[in-house]
Amino acid sequence: MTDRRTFIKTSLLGASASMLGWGGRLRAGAVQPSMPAATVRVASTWDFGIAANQAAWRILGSGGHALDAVEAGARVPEADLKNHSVGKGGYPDRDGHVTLDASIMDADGNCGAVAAIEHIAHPISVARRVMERTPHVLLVGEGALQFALEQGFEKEQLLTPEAEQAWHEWSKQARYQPSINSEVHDYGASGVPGGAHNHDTIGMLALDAQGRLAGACTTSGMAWKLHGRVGDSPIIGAGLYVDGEIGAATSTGVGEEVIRNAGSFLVVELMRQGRTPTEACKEAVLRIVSKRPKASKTLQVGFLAMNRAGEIGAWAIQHGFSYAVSDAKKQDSLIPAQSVYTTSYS
Ligand code: SD4
Repeated sequence: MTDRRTFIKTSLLGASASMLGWGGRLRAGAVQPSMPAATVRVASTWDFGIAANQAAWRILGSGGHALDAVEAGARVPEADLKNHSVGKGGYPDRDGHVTLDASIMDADGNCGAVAAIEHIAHPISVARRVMERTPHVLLVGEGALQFALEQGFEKEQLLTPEAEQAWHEWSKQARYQPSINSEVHDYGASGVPGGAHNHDTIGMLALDAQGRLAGACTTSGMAWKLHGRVGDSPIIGAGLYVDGEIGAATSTGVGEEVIRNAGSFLVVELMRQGRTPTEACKEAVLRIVSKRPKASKTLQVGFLAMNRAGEIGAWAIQHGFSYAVSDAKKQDSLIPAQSVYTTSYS
């Protein structure tokens, strides 16, 4: 284990003088595992994370703030009408309402979230306003909408004709069964998913040039859920957690399982104990599986984590979870996560 001074020196090799502020914030007495110099980087869940990363990278690559980067990145799938699990165009709940969940958090523990908000296309930006302009962390439902309107957000119809059609189709049988991944991928020989889109929550983690971490998570949640159901994504510690001294984590999949295990907080705490991001995600996944061995055979949970050096890892219960990574060397790379089960369920 390197001592604190050696760690700071190592971490700052090749970095700008502005990073001194970052190293200087390390809490006295905290465990400081040895890490390489920090790398400016952004990572997001699923294949739509690529487009989101591009928007985030425009900010990170020009020296911008990680918090601005994750907000800008999360807004991309929120605005994509073909994406049926995030933002406008998301599939509605059982009663035909599109209700959205989102959260955002910075390295200093500042955070904001909205849950079950309707009629607002960019809940991630409302979450940021909750963080920056209220003394609260989480606003829900009508109150969240009222706050958004007061803040100047536009009231919109979020249920697109395509999503409405899908809801009518579902209503014929009205059978609620969360799917593992919205579409199952054939990763093929390259190990990289092909043209198919899978649709799920976007969780995004970023580290900027000043060593600041931030995270964002936004979703329309489980399609056909009970009206009023809130998933893990807007729950700080479940769908998202950031600790500037350690790292950040986010999740996708069946939110109830993530909430039951305080999933993202668990991943960050495991990194605090010295696990790599990959090891921490794997252990959190195994915790869920060990508590519910039978149910976990047919449900999906995936974690994505980044430590304060910019190292990234992920793990999932089921095959099919992928994450996108962008940094100065690599743009647009999509990486399949390792998983407990290697077969895909539909
Ligand atoms: C939720 N975790 O609402 C989100 C949705 C998701 O696969 O990721 N679905 O539970």
